[in-house]
Amino acid sequence: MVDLKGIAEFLIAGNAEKVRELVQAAVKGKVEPKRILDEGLISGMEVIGAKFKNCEIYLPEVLVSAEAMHAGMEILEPLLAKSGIESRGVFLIGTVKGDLHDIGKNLVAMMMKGAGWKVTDLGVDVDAERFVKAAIEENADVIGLSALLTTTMENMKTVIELARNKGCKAKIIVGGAPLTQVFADGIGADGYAPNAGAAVEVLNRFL
Ligand code: B1M
Repeated sequence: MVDLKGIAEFLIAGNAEKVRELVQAAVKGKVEPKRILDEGLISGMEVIGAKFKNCEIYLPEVLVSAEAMHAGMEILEPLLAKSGIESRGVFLIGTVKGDLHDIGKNLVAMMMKGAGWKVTDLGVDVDAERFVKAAIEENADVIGLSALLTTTMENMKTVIELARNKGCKAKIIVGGAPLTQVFADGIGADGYAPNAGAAVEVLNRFL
């Protein structure tokens, strides 16, 4: 049976098994992969993003829902690639040089995938050269920089300056616990998000 609303509901409930089952059923039922993505997975993840932003749910719930999202995406990704559906854009993300914290960064990456962006995750301890080289090679629309340490957040400025000097046109969004909007403005970032849900909103505003 085709039940796109059910996919969203089970995703919100963090039930990966049921999400996988219903996505498979929808594919068998010849529902377009893009519709399953939009009306099932993304619609559910949007609810999670909004609840997380409003502090109605906490990190463990988000991670469980993100797992459920992945379960559905595993089935859809090859079909979407085959049908040539365009993503919203290319989003490159990493934790800046000297910083090994990756939980928040991974969360932002997952939410972005859920929101329909093609995500490349460069990992942790990424220096400015690597960020900018990858952004140019992948023709990234947005670069996301994460930092959790007051000592490493300064490294974001180096990435922004190098990107501008190299003529990289990607917009740059920054985030991480010690950051503020004032800091982001001061280093010349195009956007700042205090959490993963807000990061999706900022990126979608760039479109
Ligand atoms: Co570290 N650590 N840590 N640590 N660690 C902090 C950040 C700290 C605040 C703890 C403390 O002292 N109270 C402190 C920083 C102090 C400071 O700079 N002001 C600290 C320190 C000092 C250190 C070490 C230096 C400790 C040492 O070795 N002496 C060391 C540094 C290592 C290094 O990076 N070079 C270190 C190491 C570690 C562990 C490896 C043990 C581990 C990291 C494991 C991992 O990430 N795989 C760790 C952890 C877990 C933490 C705390 C406890 C939790 C961080 C976390 O994952 N939060 C943290 C204390 C705390 O925050 N309570 C702490 C959950 C996560 C979902 O939130 O990452 O904030 P967060 O992400 C949020 C937002 O910030 C935002 O969205 C996310 C989701 O809503 N966000 C973005 C993040 N990136 C974004 C990017 C965006 C947009 C939004 O756009 C691109």
